[in-house]
Amino acid sequence: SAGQLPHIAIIPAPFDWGASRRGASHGPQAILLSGLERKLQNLGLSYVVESPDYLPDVSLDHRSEQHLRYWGKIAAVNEAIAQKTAQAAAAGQFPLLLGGDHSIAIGSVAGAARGRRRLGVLWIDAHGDLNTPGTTPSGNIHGMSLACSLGHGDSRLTSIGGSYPKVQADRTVIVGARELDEGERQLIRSEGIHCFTMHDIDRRGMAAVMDEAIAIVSDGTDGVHLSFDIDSVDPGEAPGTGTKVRGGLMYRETHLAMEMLAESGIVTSADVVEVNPQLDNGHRTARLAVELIASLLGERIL
Ligand code: 6HN
Ligand code: MN
Ligand code: MN
Ligand code: MN
Repeated sequence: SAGQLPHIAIIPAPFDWGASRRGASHGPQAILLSGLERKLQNLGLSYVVESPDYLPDVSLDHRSEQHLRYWGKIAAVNEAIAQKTAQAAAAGQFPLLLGGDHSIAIGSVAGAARGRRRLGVLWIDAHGDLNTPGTTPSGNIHGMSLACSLGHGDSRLTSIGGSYPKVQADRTVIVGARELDEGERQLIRSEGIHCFTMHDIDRRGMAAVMDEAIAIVSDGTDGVHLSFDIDSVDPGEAPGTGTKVRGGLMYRETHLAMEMLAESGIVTSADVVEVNPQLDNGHRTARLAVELIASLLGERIL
């Protein structure tokens, strides 16, 4: 349906002002240098690597507040990310965002939601990213991005890409959570957000959890955005990330989740975020990101 347009639009989002540590801005380059293009070529997929020039220069934007750190830079950058993502999706492409810290999902989800008003969201993360300025322990906006997409928090963020909630709680699923702040727990309960914690994965197994997650995000939706935070993976496999939490997804569990998503065929856009090469062990984490993207896009063992 895309004519001669490449099927996949790789959109780099080299930005890290949403996190407390710098370095995730080098994630896109590390992922590209770790063989992403070769993988896509081997899969027979057509793709384009977009230039990061679509992002505005925000080096002189110092608007910031204690509970909303660097909101000026984040708002400006995410308006551009939303625009770029919406443009690719409207052209029939699969937007694949390479972060960057997780604040870039404010823009990518908004962009994905522009043409899909019943978007499902699958948020694979050690965290909930469900804080607001009223609940945040850090002021870091990468811990607020999912709340934002659901319409919660400061209007300077929730209005990015349009002043309406981009997704609904009953179409939103978190997988892999193991460090939730109290305000996030309350929001999960009050809004009825589906949350499969590490406890659920331990008890039921990844296959059962993903079957249920896939059923929820595809029920009555017109597309699914996967927002994959590499810190969902156990730090032993993925050391190159800024907010590591022990007890994460194992290597095969994570691949299985991606393979099941590929089989389901439901995913219409995705982010891979929080790869920080400055904290990595060689390119271990960036290479893992490449492998996981390949599984998501259909690489099979047999
Ligand atoms: N991430 N819940 C913590 C906070 O500061 O709000 C950590 C957030 C981490 C965000 O990893 O995308
Ligand atoms: Mn996150
Ligand atoms: Mn996280
Ligand atoms: Mn915490």
